[in-house]
Amino acid sequence: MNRIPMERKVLSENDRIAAELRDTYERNGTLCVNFISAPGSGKTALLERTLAGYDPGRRVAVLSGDIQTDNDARRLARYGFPVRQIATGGTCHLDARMVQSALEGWPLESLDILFVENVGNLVCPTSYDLGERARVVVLSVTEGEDKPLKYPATFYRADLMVLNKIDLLPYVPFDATLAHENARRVNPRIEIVNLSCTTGEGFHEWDRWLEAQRAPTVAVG
Ligand SMILES: Nc1nc2c(ncn2[C@@H]2O[C@H](COP(=O)(O)OP(=O)(O)OP(=O)(O)O)[C@@H](O)[C@H]2O)c(=O)[nH]1
Ligand SMILES: [Mg+2]
Repeated sequence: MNRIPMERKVLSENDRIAAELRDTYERNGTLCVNFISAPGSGKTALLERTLAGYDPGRRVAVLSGDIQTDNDARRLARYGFPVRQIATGGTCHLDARMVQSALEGWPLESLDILFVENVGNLVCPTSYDLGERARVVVLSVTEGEDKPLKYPATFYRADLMVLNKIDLLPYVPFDATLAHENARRVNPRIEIVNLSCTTGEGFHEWDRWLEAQRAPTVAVG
């Protein structure tokens, strides 16, 4: 049995829709950021604290993906920005079609940033381009510093690794320097921000990184 051709077909269809989404985002000047992590690393917590720091007029919105429940969308909606939940009903990742459907009727031209929280999973979401400009992988200090080596594709394809829950470092045996080294071994280009969604430490650096993604690309030469 050979499953590869079918998988290729699904992925190429996904790539086609992702390219349409990317065009739409670029046309509207919307920065789309795709968040990937294992369940519970703190994707929603990172978004909650990020939204909490924004002025009410800020042009941001969130799509939140989970297999079941709208818990995350309800958590995020408390900050007053548009939020929609994508319940995949069993699928372990978001795909571009799910995002495209969830965006129906949403005026993207009025959005500067669209955050997409993927389904908690360090494997499946990796292969699915959602048309995002930036991809963030969240690793928390309770997961072990070897995860970049065990799930290299996810870290290889990320632009930024957020090392979350650093408030717990005094209580768990976790070597942050080694986690950084492991991430850079699989992806020498990866940027890294250490932070705590509980204390807010590291959020200036996170905000700076996010703002830098919004900046228009400057042509050299
Ligand atoms: N101590 C500590 N706990 C945190 C931090 N960030 C998140 N948590 C806790 O970790 C748990 C999971 O956080 P979530 O934000 O729900 O994680 P998630 O990645 O969105 O989880 P899924 O959407 O289920 O994949 C919650 O109990 C959070 O309060 C942090 O910086 N420090
Ligand atoms: Mg979540």
